[in-house]
Amino acid sequence: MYTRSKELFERAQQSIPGGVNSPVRAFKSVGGTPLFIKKAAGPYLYDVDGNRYIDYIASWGPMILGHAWEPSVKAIQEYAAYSTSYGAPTELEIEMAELILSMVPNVELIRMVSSGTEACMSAIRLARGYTGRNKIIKFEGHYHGHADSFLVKAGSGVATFNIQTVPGVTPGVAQDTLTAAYNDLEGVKSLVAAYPGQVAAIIVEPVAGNMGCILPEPGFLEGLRSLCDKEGIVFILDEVMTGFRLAAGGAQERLGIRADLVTYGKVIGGGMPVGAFGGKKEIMQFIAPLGNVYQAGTLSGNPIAMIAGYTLLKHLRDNPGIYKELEDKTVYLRDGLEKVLSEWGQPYRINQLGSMISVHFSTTPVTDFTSASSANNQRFKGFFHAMLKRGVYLPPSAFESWFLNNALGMGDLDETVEAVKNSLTELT
Ligand code: HOZ
Repeated sequence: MYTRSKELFERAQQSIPGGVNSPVRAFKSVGGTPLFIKKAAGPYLYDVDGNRYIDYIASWGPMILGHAWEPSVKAIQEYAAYSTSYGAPTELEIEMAELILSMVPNVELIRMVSSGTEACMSAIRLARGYTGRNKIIKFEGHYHGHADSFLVKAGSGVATFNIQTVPGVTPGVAQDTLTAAYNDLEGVKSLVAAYPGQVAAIIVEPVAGNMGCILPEPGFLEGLRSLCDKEGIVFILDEVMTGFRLAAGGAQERLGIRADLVTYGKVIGGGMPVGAFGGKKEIMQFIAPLGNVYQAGTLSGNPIAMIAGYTLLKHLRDNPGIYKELEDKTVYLRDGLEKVLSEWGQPYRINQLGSMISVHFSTTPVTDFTSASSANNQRFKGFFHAMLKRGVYLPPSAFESWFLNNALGMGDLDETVEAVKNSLTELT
């Protein structure tokens, strides 16, 4: 079933560390051979052995309308003929910036970068430059890319591989990253009180997606907002996963919360390598060349990435009904999962908001990293492979959210629920 993938994995390990270019892909925590993908279309991935999978990764979020969405593909083809990079300004960058400003009202200025990592890294540098303070607060199990400052109690692959301390991150850098438990407002208040006048920024995934999907409890984000206002701290929402996914205006619109700075990732490029950070003009004007907080990149605002993303985002803005369709599909899936999991009779928790959802094999509600970690993640391994065998491609870790795309049909969702039902019979 995976013959060609196995061959390619063997070969890849001779030239690429661990055979992959991003650790979570290696299937190391679930075991087995990573699938090598040949192509994707709509809601399906096709591997090199000719197997078809219903895809719940969606390139970790951006494929909101499914893979190879024709208008973006055509736009990429057209623009590629004009050259793939200039390292000079284009009108397209202005159109992209104006489009985002029209979708996210509290973004007054926006800077394009090439990844979510870069966006978050730049946002905290900016917050530090703006406030003249050094420390940041992040949350346990949250992942803001792999910049040094964020690799402290991080989620995603760091949690998946249970890496307690990342070698190469110097103690000097790590000491400026303070961590708190997600949904523990009092803990954050105590931390701020312990470091008076020293915290430049609080950065948070509004809906956590790097320890499975975990929702903010009522009042948590609002409490962080008030705390930041009171203490002169820059409030940063990492919308790399939630941006343009939970609503046209992202989690900010969906949850009615306003950040000072927002970070975005691959969704801005419709899956091309892009990120962006933006927000209040008062803060953003500290960025070079307006100010001295330096940040730059030859590929920032790359024309191919811009046209791919612009085509997608404009479609989302002009067709807001897509968000209801996506949510209806996700609720349909959640209801189906509830049914078969409750019949199974073993502990589980489903967390869902909009088109983000995940299952933890947990006896208690999953509200933070501690509860996500104490779920039966051994059981997830078996579940993952049983689903894969049945043609459903889930993220290869319990510490990742699942993402739905709007190309999924009800038949695909029914097939997924049936696969869950049958997979559960195999679990120990
Ligand atoms: N942390 C990313 C999304 N949760 C996974 C992507 C990756 O690391 O390859």
